[in-house]
Amino acid sequence: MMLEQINSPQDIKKLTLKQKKELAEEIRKYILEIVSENGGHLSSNLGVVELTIALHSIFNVPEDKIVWDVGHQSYVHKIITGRREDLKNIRKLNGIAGFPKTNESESDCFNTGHSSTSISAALGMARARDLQGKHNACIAVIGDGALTGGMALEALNDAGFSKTNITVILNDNEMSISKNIGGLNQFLSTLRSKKLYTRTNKLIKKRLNAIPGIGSKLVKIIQRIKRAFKQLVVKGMFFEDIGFTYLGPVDGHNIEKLESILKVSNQIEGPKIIHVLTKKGKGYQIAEQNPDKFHATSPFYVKTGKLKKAKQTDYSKVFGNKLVELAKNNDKIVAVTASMKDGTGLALFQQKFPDRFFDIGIAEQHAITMAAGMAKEGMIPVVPIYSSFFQRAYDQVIHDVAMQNLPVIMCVDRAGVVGADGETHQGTLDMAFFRLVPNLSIMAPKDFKELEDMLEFAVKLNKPVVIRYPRGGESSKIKFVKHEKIEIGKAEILKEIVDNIEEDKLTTKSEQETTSVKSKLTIIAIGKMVARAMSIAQEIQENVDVEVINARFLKPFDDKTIIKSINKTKNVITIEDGTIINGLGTTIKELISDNKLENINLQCFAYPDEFIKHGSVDELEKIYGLDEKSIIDKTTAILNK
Ligand SMILES: Cc1ncc(C[n+]2csc(CCOP(=O)(O)OP(=O)(O)O)c2C)c(N)n1
Repeated sequence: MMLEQINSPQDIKKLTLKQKKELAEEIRKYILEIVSENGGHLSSNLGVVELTIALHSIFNVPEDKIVWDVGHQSYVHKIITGRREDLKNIRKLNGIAGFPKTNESESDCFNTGHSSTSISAALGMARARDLQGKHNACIAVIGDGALTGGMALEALNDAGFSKTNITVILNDNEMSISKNIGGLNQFLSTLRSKKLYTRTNKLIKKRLNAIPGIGSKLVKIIQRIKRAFKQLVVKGMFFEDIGFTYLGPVDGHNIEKLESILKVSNQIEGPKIIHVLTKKGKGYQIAEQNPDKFHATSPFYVKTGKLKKAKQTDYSKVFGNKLVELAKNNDKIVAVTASMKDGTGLALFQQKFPDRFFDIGIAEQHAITMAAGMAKEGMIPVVPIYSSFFQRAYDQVIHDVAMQNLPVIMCVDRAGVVGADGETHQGTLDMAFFRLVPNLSIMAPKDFKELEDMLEFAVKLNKPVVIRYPRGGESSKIKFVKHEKIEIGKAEILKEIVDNIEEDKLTTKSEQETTSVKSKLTIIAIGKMVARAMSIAQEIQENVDVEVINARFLKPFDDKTIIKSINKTKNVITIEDGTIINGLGTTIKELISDNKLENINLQCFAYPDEFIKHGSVDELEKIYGLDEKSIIDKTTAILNK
């Protein structure tokens, strides 16, 4: 086995071309084995095996810097840079991360996770290098999907003009998560068909034979030939026109050609872009045929490609189905996605209303402002974006939507802790940053039905609104059977103490009992944590009189209902799946202080002010004291004091 001998990039450099080809196949098999067990990003990693081997053959990390855009395709790089065995625990609690992490290895020169950052980071490193008189290479490896992001285009604009030595490897597999879209993609497709590199390369070789050695003469010749070809073959060569030397396209599964183009690029000064053509899912036929399904996957059987655990209905699906239902009767409703139609549940909407569906590329900022434009002219745009990717569009939410009070419905999918994708993907900050924004209404449903009700309510609201919901499904333990009508800024009392008689508003699993000596407690929760609150109340109700309030709205907040309850019980806990700063707990603290409520015991359960690493959601909830048992233990201790 070749793979067992690879402990560092130095080991790659010793291999013959034939051995590298064998290694590529072994790496593919190894990644397939692990991802089918652990889940993770498959197609993109299978697509960059040869490219990564070639990069490590020519460059020397950590001196040379390779920034992996998004970073989901860095498994091969991790294997080669000393983490072969660690890969078995990738994305698991205490295992290595699914994305590059500077604190995991010196070979990971920059953390990534969100798309389109690599060119900016590599350019920054290149400028720092130049200022310090160093000579290392700075390389950004970016996909054609990530190239649709505004940041990437901003960086190209700057880098092209800068004349700085930087190499952009454009890994073009014609796919984002699903089929890539947009004008740039069309432009790339004209380049793909040009076979430019092969022809230039032949000429380079011919000239090379005539000249001894590789030196400045060669560089000049390459550049002259390229210029000639540019005129000859590609009209309006965007990359060259903005200051890059364009090399390619090159077959991204041919190690020999890749190495040779990388060597050529090393001889050329200034910003270079190497156009590499790869196949997403390469080598595993099932993924080649369904690259989107295997972009990020849960564990599956290698033989059939079938998931080991059948997919349950989740919030995204419920959202997508309800939106289709609402859109049937309202032709103003349009849906916008930033390259995430499957993840956010919009695939059905696209099928049913192709004219009212807009995939705008990995461009969350543009998605929100474009939606604001549509809202301004009378449409009702619904824009589902994952919580952590919403961070990108914060100014657009403030400046373009909220300030103009436009009715854009912003659905925050994957809100709260998401698990194995780790710190770049955890959605714990959205309540905190959205709460600051005037004019926004912020809601979170306790279950699927409430999500449907909130969406229906939002469509009629005619104001900017945020609805946040988690990854996955609703609670399997608590089933809510009653759903009060949604009213703006109104909480829902799920369990109430009336004249010392607990009235359980659940019709199932209810048990009513009173004792005058019992202490009283208000539990206020929001979103998915409402089910946990209810379950906790059922656990402790023998010893404690409990009121459970489903906040429903973080903003506007139902001060009246909650003050009444707090005054009744004097003991309050809040439970939320967001950061401790500026969420539900903070809202209650402010409420207590602003209204001068006295002698109140308050305990807030939320994620701490830190970035939450990878692990399963259950494991992370336990670590941060948000699981049912930890909350009960802490609450009981407080009540017994
Ligand atoms: C800001 C942001 N939005 C969305 C995503 C989700 N996402 C992860 S990978 C990906 C597609 C990337 O496509 P491409 O860059 O072509 O890489 P490929 O997977 O095809 O190799 C998307 C949309 C993200 N990581 N960051």
